[in-house]
Amino acid sequence: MTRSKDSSTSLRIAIQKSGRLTDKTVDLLHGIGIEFDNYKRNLMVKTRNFDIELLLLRDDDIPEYVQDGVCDLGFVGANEVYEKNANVTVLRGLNYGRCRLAIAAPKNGSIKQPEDFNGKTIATSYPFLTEKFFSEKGIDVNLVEISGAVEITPQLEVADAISDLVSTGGTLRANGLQELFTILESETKLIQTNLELSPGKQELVDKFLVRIDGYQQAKRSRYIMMNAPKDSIESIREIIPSMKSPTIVPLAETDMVAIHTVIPIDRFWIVMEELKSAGASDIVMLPIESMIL
Ligand code: PRT
Ligand code: ZN
Repeated sequence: MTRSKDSSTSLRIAIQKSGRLTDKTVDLLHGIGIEFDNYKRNLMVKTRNFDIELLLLRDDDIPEYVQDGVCDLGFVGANEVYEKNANVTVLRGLNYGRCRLAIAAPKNGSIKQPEDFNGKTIATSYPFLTEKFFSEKGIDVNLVEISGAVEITPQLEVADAISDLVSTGGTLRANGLQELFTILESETKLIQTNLELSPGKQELVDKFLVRIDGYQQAKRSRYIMMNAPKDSIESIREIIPSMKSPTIVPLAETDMVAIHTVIPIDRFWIVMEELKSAGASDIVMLPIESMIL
């Protein structure tokens, strides 16, 4: 289909108005150089330095707004994208808002295996994904759709078990529930409408993605500087999984050099220890704002 909603040339992006995803999404947008304010008071915000407008919505509504082309892009949890079965393209996983949609039942009850759920009642705000999970296993369950405080329903005898989002598991424990199975691992996704965008908008989306990739790569990396004796350069080069070759600068002290490079954050402590044993000293690590490879 080539229907286009391009009456406006601004790229319209949906973000959660107020909730768990809002601060991190706003940080990300500011982090990639998009300037705006007053997003707490308005439903639509024009950005100052890009042809982008932000629409501030409830997270439940974002997949449909993007699917229908009211917004071109959206930031929303995978749980909402897949629950709404939205016809959109997932462009990126964004590594925040992590949680899982899980099935839980009373800790001291008799429901433990999938088969134990036959004929049981499950309370959930995710009827589509929950129904799909059980029907794929050939298990017949009754669903009660609840929009909040799902964890309390077994105590109220409204349901035998629940299907709900979990992150730390603290809420389940506080309600005497035990997590049994995971239906979906979720994180925030950047989604795009499947309706065709004008070339101008598509170009903006491409630029936006380069910035997001740079921002995410920067978050996963650290700039590292150290001093080392010249004769340990080779062993240090072997330790550093550098992007390209590290920068090596001679120091006034003739047998010493300064080495600068970028390393992945998950290897930082291992690399530090190895560098120290290879003779490096004065090791300094700095966060990186953004990087374009
Ligand atoms: O008003 P609006 O509809 O926009 O917001 P909302 O109230 O529906 O959603 P919100 O802001 O609570 O969550 C937005 C998104 O954050 C969700 O759609 C998920 O993608 C993501 N997310 C990440 C979570 C959690 N972690 C989470 N823990 N959403 C909800 N929870 C709930 C969980 O169900 C439990 O009740 O938080 C409670 C605490 O969890 P535990 O396991 O840490 O105890
Ligand atoms: Zn919601």
